Amino acid sequence: MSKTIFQKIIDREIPAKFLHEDDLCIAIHDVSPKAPAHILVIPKKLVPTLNDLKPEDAPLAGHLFLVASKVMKELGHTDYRTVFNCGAGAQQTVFHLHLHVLAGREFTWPPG
Ligand code: D5M
Repeated sequence: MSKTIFQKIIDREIPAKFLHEDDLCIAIHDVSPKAPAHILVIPKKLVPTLNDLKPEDAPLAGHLFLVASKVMKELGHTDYRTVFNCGAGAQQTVFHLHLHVLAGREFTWPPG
């Protein structure tokens, strides 16, 4: 199976703007931002979609949210939106789990 674009970023084969890295995940700026601040928190473990998370991944899943919160604090944002697109029908395009975190503009509800 060929590597996803996020695996290539994790492996430093292609560049990205890193905000955070630890043993479990990275956080980078999205290359096509949908808000003034748009970051992606990406587990190093290849989990294609939220549907593929296993019970043993619970600490990893929680960690992604803690990193999202830490990075947003560092960027000075208290109000932001978190999104997992799960599956092509929900506009997921990269099949390596990632948490979108968007900030810096007004958001509407329900989302489009
Ligand atoms: O979101 C996939 C997201 O990944 C989308 O917002 C663009 C972003 N993306 C794609 N390639 C890159 C690179 N090379 N760097 C940073 N961000 C990237 P999805 O929910 O799968 O539609």
